[in-house]
Amino acid sequence: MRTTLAVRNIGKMLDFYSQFNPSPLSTKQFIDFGQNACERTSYIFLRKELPVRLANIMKEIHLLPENLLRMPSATLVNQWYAQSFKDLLKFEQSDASDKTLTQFCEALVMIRNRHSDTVQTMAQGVLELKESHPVDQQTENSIQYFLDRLYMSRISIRMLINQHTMLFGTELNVVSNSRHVGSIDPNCDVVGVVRDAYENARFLCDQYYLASPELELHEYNGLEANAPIQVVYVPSHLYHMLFELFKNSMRAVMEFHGEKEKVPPVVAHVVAASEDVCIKVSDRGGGIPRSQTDLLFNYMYSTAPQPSKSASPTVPLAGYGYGLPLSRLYARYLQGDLVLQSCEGLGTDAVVYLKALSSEANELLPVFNKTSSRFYRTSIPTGDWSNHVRHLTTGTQPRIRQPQAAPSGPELTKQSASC
Ligand code: P4A
Repeated sequence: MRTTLAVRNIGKMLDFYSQFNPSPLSTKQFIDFGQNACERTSYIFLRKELPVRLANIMKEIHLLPENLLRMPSATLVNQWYAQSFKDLLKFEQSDASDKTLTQFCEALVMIRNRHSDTVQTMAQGVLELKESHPVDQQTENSIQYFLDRLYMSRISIRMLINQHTMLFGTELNVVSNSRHVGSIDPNCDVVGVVRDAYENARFLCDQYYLASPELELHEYNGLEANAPIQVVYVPSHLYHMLFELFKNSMRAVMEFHGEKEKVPPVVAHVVAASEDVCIKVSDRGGGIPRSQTDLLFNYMYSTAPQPSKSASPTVPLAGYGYGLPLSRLYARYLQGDLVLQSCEGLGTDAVVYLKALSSEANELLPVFNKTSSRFYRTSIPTGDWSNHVRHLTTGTQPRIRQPQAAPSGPELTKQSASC
């Protein structure tokens, strides 16, 4: 790398800002802030908080295996971060004049656009690495650890940018006359989002398989019988997770029962209780072996070249490879989770957990410190139990097929029979 004055300076500023821990906000704080705070307050908070969050993840980018960092796509992502960090530092000393506030909004929009292809570009970087170097277990662990943290950081930074620009920017706000506070719906109708995600997944399923499983929906409000189940949440995040789960379930069901007259329904339970709101999506798609459920969340494993557009028809239900790991990050971002439990031979249950209380839905943010940096240098212990089976090892273990590189119809049917 060139060591111009600018680069050395940015290094110093990175050291400075990465010493601060990011400040996680709860959805309750986002709502309070959005309803009471002024643009100036938001500006003063973000001009420090955004560089802190950027610096914390940029420090980790620099610890990535060198082989990966040298890949053109990874280098590009690294450059985007450096540019955005610099863009924000321009506001360090600025007063909060109207002109500055306008420029700040413009800078945020620019940054959001610059990073819109981060996920795809990093996936390309991982692919470039896989195709040019053998990847050992240690490297694979580091990449899994890093990508979870990079994408979580990205979700959180986009959240902050969206809140500021939607509340104070001049962008046309499509939901400005609704109850939304920025991107948060204080009364997000969970069952509504479930139906919406199901319908859109079903549309894709019908297109590809010419049939689709029905939805059987059950709703239990354990707090107030028969009242609609609502959470304070970002509806687009919830939709993203449920759309992914419905696509997976439909694909499994159609491949397992595809030849039959009638296929079993996908069953969704939406349950509200004091601590959690749970959404369980159950299918009878034949399931997957227990040893292979973790692979569905593995970035290295999920990274495969897109089947060439001309050679095979597009596979709309195949998702884009990172569907499940990203969905789990969306759930964990606000202290929830996404868990898969499969019964091989029968089907899969997927549960999305959301915090019922907005005061407990705090952002979960990666922090750069001694613990996180050690992860990139030392291997986690892997051999201290007898009969240790390293399922994530490349090549030596039986693997399920690459999820997004789905082959054409007949092969899918054959392979799913072995699930
Ligand atoms: N059985 N069960 C699932 C899958 C199979 C499954 C599956 C073959 C595997 C890969 C895939 C989609 C489905 C399910 C529900 C889930 C996840 C996996 O939420 O029935 O590629 C994306």
